[in-house]
Amino acid sequence: MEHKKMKAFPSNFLWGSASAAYQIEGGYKQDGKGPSVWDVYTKIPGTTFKGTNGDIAVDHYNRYQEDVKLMAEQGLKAYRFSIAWSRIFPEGRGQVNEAGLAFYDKLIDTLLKYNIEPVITVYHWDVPQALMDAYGAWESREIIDDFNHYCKTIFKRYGDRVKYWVTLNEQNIFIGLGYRSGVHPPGVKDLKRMYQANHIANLANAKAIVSFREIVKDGKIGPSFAYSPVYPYDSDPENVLAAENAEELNAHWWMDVYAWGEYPEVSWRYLQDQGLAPEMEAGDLELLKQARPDFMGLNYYQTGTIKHNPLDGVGEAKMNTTGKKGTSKESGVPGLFKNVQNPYLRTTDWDWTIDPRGLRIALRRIANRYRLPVLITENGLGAFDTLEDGDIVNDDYRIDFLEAHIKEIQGAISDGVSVIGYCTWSFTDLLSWLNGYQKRYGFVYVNRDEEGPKDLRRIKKKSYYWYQEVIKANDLVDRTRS
Ligand code: BGP
Repeated sequence: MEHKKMKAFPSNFLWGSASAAYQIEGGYKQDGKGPSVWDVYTKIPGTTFKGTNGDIAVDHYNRYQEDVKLMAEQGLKAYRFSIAWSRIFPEGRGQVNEAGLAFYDKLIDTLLKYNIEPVITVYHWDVPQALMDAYGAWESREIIDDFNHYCKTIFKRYGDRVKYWVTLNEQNIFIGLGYRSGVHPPGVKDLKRMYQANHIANLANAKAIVSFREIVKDGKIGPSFAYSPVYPYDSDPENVLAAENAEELNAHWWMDVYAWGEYPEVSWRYLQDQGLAPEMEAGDLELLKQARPDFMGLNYYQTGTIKHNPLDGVGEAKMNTTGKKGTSKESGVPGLFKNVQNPYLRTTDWDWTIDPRGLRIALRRIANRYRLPVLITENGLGAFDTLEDGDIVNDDYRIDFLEAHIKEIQGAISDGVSVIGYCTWSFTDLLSWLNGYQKRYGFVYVNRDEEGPKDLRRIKKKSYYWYQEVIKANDLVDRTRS
């Protein structure tokens, strides 16, 4: 759609930024925290880029006051962060750790002091290792009650002050990378186990939402989904059908369940035929149907382009975790689809397509299909940044990227989509799970690298000041004048 005049951003639009506990906090053993699966997994040789881990990360646990001050100075309206489950319950269940609860009290209160809306992610991938050891974490239905108990504990503790909550961050990613490609914990490659663990995660998500309704009556809650909309490579119906396969199996498989409590029909039959459909128990569907979220959280980074993939075609391929452009390979699901390069799109150094218009398409597809408002819970550019003399980082490429995406958000709003806010990934630089510290996303540069934490100095990048202007204007700013 083209509009003669774009609609303005709503006056209460949440201009925000995001992070996740394991990627920023450090303090991995501090104040009684128990180990999470990531604490253990990153110590296994060969799992992460140059063996990096979050033991220290960017030491936000000890520097949160400085970080929040930087957010306040930028004018941030919202800050999305996650709670580390094993700070609250070091063993995943049982004894609660008051020191862990107190840390997030302090963080929340500091944010509120500066009028920054806290947005809490309940789970950003760091399941307590104790639960992995006890029953295989997401592979056992036991986790549903343990997760619910953890959620109820934090809803009760923080629900008076925190009104925006995200349940599971990118269930499609932590389950897919954990059990399909086996590059995230628990490092398994087994599709049957993958679909079963995913179903259990759906139930846990639903039960937590049901509990939330009882405890935080005036709050809003939703999952955040990593949605990469796909396009057919061309108008060849073979490729169009393949793109439909991808959309159904990679996106509807999750979002239909969140929004409607139902799995999509064709994908369900396909997985049943393959012997991969999850096992349902009495009451499962009823629970899923009770848990319609208030919004769909959208983590948007890129789109995919799809071609037909024969039964003997390509499967999983290695990801680019080094930043050497062009090192990722074609991947797909034999008999369904494969991902190919899009001739119209540039890519990042990690081979992710750069596609601002894809964000508008994502927003529209979600709004149309699910009739839910959208909170953009992540969007950003992972890039190599250079720290210049005098503590300067000229990240114009990041400004270009974010500006182009914000334009498309405004386009979607003008098209009629309800968008609650925009959380960039990320506020400070942080640990990129498999890609070390060199893949930077922040408005604030953190002086550390793969070799060590250096002095962990915080340095405002050019993009920090640019976003400050955008927030102040509640609109994009004319960069030719700055
Ligand atoms: C999302 C995660 C984030 C973050 C981001 C960037 O999938 O929710 O935690 O890491 O992607 O990804 P990466 O760090 O792999 O570049």
